[in-house]
Amino acid sequence: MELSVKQMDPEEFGRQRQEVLTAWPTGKEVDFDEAVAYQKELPAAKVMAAKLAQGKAKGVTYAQPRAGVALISEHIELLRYLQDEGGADLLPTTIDSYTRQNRYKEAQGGIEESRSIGRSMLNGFPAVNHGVMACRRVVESVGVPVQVRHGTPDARLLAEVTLAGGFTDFEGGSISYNIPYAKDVPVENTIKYWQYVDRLVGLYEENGVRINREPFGPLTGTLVPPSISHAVGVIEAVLAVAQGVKSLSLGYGQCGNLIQDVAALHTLPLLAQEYLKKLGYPEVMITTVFHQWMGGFPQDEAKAYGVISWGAVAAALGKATKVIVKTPHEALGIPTKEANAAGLRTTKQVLNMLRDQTLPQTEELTLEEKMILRETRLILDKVLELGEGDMAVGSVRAFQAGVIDVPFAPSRFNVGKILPARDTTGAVRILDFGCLPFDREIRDFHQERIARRGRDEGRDPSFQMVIDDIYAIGKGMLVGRPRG
Ligand code: 8ZB
Repeated sequence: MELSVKQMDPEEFGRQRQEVLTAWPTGKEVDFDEAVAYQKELPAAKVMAAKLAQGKAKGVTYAQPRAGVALISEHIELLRYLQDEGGADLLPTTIDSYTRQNRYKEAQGGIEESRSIGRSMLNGFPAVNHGVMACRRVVESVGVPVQVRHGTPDARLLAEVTLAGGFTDFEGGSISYNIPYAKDVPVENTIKYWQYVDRLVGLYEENGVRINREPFGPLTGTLVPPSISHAVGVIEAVLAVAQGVKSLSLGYGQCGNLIQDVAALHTLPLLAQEYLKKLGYPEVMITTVFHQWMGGFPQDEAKAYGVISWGAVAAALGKATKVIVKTPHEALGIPTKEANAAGLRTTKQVLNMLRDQTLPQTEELTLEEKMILRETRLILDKVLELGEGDMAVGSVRAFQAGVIDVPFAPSRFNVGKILPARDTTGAVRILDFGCLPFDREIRDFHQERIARRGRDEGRDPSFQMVIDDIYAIGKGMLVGRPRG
């Protein structure tokens, strides 16, 4: 199949489907027409796209945790706890690492080991191994929509099983679940895998079932310049809509400077709408997702609550439709259900207190928005130019050329030349532009802001600043200053 942004032809989809559904025995539980009928019977309160549309109209920010364990009844107990004791507005099912790598045999081993030891030996819920009926038990046990969250380069079977299983939202995308997660998978391959997932969602849509799709916004974490993650989000939005997706949540990971974070939340849906329209796609529903701090966390739980709260503030003031919540156990690993619920309660307290407040549209905020818009457009226009109008082809070439370059990504298909650093206010700027297609004015802006930090710290801007920024939060700070 030649790479193109165009909708997959039905023959190609059917051919792949045979292969996908026979990769593990539970694939044969998938009966598309029956699954459509099942999805149609779900009450509106359990349909993510419907609930997000409601939240967007009301201007509220919903809170969603991450959570997943190996066994079905324990997973249900966990989700119920987060709903009832944490007040989660939306629920996840985080998938384990074996499943993310299509290693279903090893996931099966993890299930059996968990059964015999009596605690979860997997870092998530192995939905493919458990199968369609088990997913339905999960969905039927709670009162709010449930989303699949993972990090899978090839999620075709996972999507088939979980969507037939009644999940109404599927996270991930061809770039966002490849470049930050895999070392050796070509972008061209993941674009094709994810076109299958998006086409599947498109088929549900054509049969009257709306499934929400959410590209993974934060990429590698807290030092990704907003224009880079926005460019990836818009590309994945275009690729999804081309396959028939009608409901999208676009994500952004907290950088830590409030004005920059709010500017990023304001501009993300505007850019997606702009490029969808420019490329002639139909209008779709777009909501935003804000990720609380995706970097290192303090071990001290009291300090962790501070980090969590600051993320809740940015999500609320930026009017994100949803915030993905961290827990006081973030520095330690997978949280207990109590710690997970505590992170939710902290977040909801802040969201409730700020629900009627917005950040005033100051000159500074407008300037941040203007810079993010300009930078993202320069990247996206170059992607389209490289692809001769085709976003899929352009994306592959853009990664080759370093026109899109994700800092700190493990993928060998990412050039890895750019270096971000914080300015003196903690906003993420670019120290080394690598091959980003930015003009003089943008480069001067970044350089000037980083130079100001250098003057404040009495040192020349250098790679040391980048290192200091990475370790700063562990020392209780946002900006990595010399001598704390
Ligand atoms: C890219 C996402 C990383 C975040 C959390 C990590 C981290 C991963 C689970 C989970 C609760 C799980 N995470 N797996 N949280 N239950 N099974 O995702 O702690 O914050």
